[in-house]
Amino acid sequence: MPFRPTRKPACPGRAGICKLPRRSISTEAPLTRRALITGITGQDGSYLAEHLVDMGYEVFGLVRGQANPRVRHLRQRLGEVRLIRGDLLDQGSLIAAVERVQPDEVYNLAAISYVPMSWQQAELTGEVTGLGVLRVLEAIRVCSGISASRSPGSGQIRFYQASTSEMFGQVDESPQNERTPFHPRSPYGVAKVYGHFLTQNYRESYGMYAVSGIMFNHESPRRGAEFVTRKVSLGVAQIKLGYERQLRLGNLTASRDWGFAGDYVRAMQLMLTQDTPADYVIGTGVTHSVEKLVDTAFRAAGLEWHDHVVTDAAFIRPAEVDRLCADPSKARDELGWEPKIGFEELVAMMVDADFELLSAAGDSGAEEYTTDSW
Ligand code: GDR
Repeated sequence: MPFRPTRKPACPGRAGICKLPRRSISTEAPLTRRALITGITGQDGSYLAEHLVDMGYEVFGLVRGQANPRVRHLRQRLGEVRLIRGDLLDQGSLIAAVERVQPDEVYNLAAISYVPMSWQQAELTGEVTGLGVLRVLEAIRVCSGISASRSPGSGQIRFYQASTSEMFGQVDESPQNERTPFHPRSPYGVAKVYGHFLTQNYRESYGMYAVSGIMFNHESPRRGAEFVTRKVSLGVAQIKLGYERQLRLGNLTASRDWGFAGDYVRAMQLMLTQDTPADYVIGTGVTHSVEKLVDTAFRAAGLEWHDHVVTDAAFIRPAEVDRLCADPSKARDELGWEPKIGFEELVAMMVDADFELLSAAGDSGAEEYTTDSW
């Protein structure tokens, strides 16, 4: 009898981590699809987990063993997700996780993803964001018994890698598509290029179903406070409520193609349902400057940004990505994917959410979201 976890696993366990029973590897296909997500406590992980649960998947999330406050938030949101310990820095833990979960699909969303931090901790970024991809792919390869002389079978584990528009970096052509050359501008972008090419290489070397989504910036009320969209929506809410008078930002001229994270996780799942594995650019095809973002957010709250925004050199990066804009036509044509939420709606959603959040949390609650220079 193959092991089948029950669908009601709200298991309290130590530090909120579920203990999964061991099961033997079975060739029998489980009734429901089973997904393992690394980075499940992040913005994308939480939206993807919700989406997959809604689609009837059994969802497992990899979390590091330390007490992580974000695990509690995830638990509150999604009691159905089962958590398993593991770390992208630890090959053995990844092999054990894949062996125990026996997933049909693995989504590698875990990374050090804050670009400025990658200059401060370049080696760690390379280890987690770059070599972490190698370790996840190796865990899948080893657990599936794949080697140079042994190809994967038809029921093989499908792998999704979270690639990024930061790989394009300094671009010579716009918009960017799947054939646009890479010129990364940060240790983070360089590490992501490594993970991207490695995913392609495992596909070509071993015939593995391994794909990358080249995702442009995607945001939501769950975005970390250090990223510019959320920093702005929180700043606007703080100013509107009278907790702050100023918002300190870096480069206002950079442009990004910003979409809604909830739309982007749909593309991740769709990419693993195709007959032939392939990489896809995911974005809206519309770009705006940081200044436009700021203007839109302040206007949404009835404020004038010039009265409050101060440029601070502490937030200027050693090397900037000036302008990114996606050409998502391949995803539209082959996956039938399109974003549902546009820029103005996204910004208004984030400002409203933070206004509500900080209204409830009060002055002291607002301090929790204050970001220092990097
Ligand atoms: P990015 O996102 O670097 O594009 O990477 P971020 O929101 O950090 O920056 C976007 C642009 O805004 C400018 N900027 C500021 N950025 C931050 N964080 N804080 C500021 O005060 C500020 N002022 C101006 C930046 O210079 C930049 O040009 C995000 C991450 O999620 C990556 O992990 C992901 O791969 C890409 O998006 C797609």
